[in-house]
Amino acid sequence: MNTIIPLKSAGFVLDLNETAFGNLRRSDDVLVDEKALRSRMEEDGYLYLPGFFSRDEVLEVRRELCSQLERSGRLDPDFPAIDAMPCPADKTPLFPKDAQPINRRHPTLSRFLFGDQVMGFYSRILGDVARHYDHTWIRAVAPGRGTAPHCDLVYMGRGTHDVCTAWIPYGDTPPKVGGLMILEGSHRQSERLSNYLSQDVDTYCVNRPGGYKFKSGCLTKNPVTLREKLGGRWLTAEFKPGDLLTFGMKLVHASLDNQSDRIRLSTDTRYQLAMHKIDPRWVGTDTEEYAMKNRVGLIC
Ligand SMILES: O=C(O)CCC(=O)C(=O)O
Ligand SMILES: [Fe+2]
Repeated sequence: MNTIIPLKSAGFVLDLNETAFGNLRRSDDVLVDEKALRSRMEEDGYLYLPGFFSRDEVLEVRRELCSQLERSGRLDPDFPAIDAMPCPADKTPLFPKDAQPINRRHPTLSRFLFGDQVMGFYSRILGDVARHYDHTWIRAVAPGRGTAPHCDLVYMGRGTHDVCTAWIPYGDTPPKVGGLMILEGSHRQSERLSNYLSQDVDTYCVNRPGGYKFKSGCLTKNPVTLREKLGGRWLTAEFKPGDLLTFGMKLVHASLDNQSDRIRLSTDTRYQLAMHKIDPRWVGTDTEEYAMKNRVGLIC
């Protein structure tokens, strides 16, 4: 991948040497072939499907997200909302900055994320009827740092571990804008990561002084030394509206820092077999309050 600027993640400059960094493997060529999709998923730990969605449909969701950001005073009023330019500190927002944040359950979003196309796809690759978590993680990431390396299991491991994340960008997301990257082959490193993978971020020790300590769930703050230790390359892509990246709970991933001038918009949502146990934190109408209600005290 040719990049003009040095790429960073969590504030660290990445090694862009071809042994350390590269492109995600595309699987759009086998989209109609479930067997091939499943074996790619097993082999690579992810499926990268450029053009899975229609561009227009994705841009319609972008419009809705941008108009909500605009209404909550987060956008620069001198630019069209669709550009998602963050409101600079020295400009008075047209709306109070603490106004309602993005509605993660907005029907435009739910229709898109949980409609027939997506549910049909996951039913096909999982081999039976799929269901989704009710919680949608919305990322409206202003210029600055992205997400530190982690596996999703530590946030959502109280049901089946056979869960797929769908990461979807709503706009052109080249590396400079801070797209997702995955650590090649890391889904095969579960033994080595067993200590980390057995964590649950919503647990605390009842027998230790200091009470509840917030756990971030990140595996490390440093994606550069992590890669040197675990091997593989950090893989990413020039994401476009319409792309879908899906991966399992034990794949190490992170995002690039946003070195552009606009907000990076994406969602992540989760899908699993309907017949399997589901993590109760992420179903129902009140998932936003899950942390307080579902924290578990442990003797440790
Ligand atoms: O978009 C990001 O920065 C992180 C997304 C993520 O961790 C996920 O999709 O599981
Ligand atoms: Fe994640």
